[in-house]
Amino acid sequence: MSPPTPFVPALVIVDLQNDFCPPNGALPVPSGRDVIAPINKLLQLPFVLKIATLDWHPPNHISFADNHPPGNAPFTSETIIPHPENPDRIYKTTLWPVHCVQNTPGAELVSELDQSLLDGVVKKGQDPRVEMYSAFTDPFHEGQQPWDPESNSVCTSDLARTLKEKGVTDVYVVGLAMDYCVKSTAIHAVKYGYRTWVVKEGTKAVAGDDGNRDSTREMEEEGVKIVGLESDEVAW
Ligand code: VGL
Ligand code: ZN
Repeated sequence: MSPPTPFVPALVIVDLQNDFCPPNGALPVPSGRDVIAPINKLLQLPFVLKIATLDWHPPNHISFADNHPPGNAPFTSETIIPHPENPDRIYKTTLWPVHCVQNTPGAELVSELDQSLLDGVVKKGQDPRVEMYSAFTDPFHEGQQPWDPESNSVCTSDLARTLKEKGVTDVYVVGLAMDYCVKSTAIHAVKYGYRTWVVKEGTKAVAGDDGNRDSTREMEEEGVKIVGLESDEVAW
């Protein structure tokens, strides 16, 4: 298949940080390190923009089980996130082990990633009051236009504006974890009008194979295309 025109592709590498990788990460994704080599291969392709995102939490982040009363356990407990201005909008979210705390080694990109090929880094999850899986915006800002400088804050990243400035048409999403931040970022990319692709060798789910399968289905239902590294759509 020949590439669609216009075709201005960007690569978004989600949260490829030490804490999401075995064996020593605080919140390791099974086989998480397997995505690194395919992603380094993708970095060799002529994307107009190559961005890495960082989960970048303050120590008091709401998603850490340790910041909740005893009895709350990572992976199984949930918490309620109230919207600061609208009490009718409440979000339930999973609690996690402490991970990706700002300026700690666990929050650094994995050293094997070919970082010299990146054009930029986007930080997410900096507001302690709310979970932010999507690299575009958190739930408090859902419905706003994240490329609008007026709506920019710690909870809307620069990602949307950066993609717009470069005239990007296609967003290729890879990284960790497939069932959380990759999925949310890819679904938002569709919502903001991008043809959106997830390269399957470049992503893995926290929930292992079940998570890979379920998130593939969910993303496809939302209009994300899942492709393989060797498919025409990637090796254009
Ligand atoms: C993520 C859980 C908590 C992710 C981030 O990057 O997918 N998952 N924080
Ligand atoms: Zn996180």
